[in-house]
Amino acid sequence: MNLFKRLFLMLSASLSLLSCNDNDDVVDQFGQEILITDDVDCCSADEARQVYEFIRKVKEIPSLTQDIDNKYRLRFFTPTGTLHTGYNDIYVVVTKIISANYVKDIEISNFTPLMTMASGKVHSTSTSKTIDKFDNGILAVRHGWISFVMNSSDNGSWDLDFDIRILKSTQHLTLPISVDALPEGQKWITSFKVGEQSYHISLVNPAEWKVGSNNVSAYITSVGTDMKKPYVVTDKSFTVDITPSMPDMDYHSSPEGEPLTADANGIYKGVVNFTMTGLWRLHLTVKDNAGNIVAGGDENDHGFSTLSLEVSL
Ligand SMILES: [Cu+2]
Repeated sequence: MNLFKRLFLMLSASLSLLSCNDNDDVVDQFGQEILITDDVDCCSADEARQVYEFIRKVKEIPSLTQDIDNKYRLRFFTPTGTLHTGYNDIYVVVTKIISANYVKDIEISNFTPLMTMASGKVHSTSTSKTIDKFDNGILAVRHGWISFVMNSSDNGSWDLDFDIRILKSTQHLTLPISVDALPEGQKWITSFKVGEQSYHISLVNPAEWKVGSNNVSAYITSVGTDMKKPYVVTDKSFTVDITPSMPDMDYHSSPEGEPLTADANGIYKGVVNFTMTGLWRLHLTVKDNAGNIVAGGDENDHGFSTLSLEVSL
């Protein structure tokens, strides 16, 4: 019995939440035994359990898993294990291959999704400024988000470009990714212009919405002069009125919404109310701080703004 094994057995009681096989070994969700050692770079038993409990609720994107220096394994997770147009939460962990334990001292920087169009044009998309620690206090998990403007197709392909530091060693990686189209009736990102400046508005949580009153979270990002740089959250503040309509039901609307306004963290919050299931178009009117309409707010044949998003319940 080697030292790792002995330490592991001593600590296995505190890892009782992890699933055990016949040999009482602690196995992670990838089928590998997690060894808890006195390695200061890795998690303690308690920390490892927190990470394990967190990432078992999300799904890995298998094509993005990378071994680094034959020593570390980089893993990406999203709620569905895939990427799609519109907003995606992204979680990153690094494990030490020899122990399957999670490494705490990692840093991801210059995180840039890039699309190379068939025409040769290269552009980025809306994304969080950083992939970083987040408010749940789990030290070995990093969080960020990407909202894709387009899906992968014959018209163009996506890569994820970033630097990753693991302990003292930094590498630059460019990993191909596949971005799925959302189904018909789901449009969770759109763009608008104020003067010469282009913006994108992305719904964060439409997958959660149900009939009744829903809290809406959204980001508004600005496209920089260099389209190859990430489109980050704008410091301009807007108010966005949302008017729902049902195109399949004589364009009736739904009352009791509240406009989107930015909170202290730059996340837009509002309320949308749906009276029934089906396809809903969300017509947007963007106003500046003085209440002037700066985008949308025109009238289509049914009297609604042509700037719109779609959700299907
Ligand atoms: Cu594109």
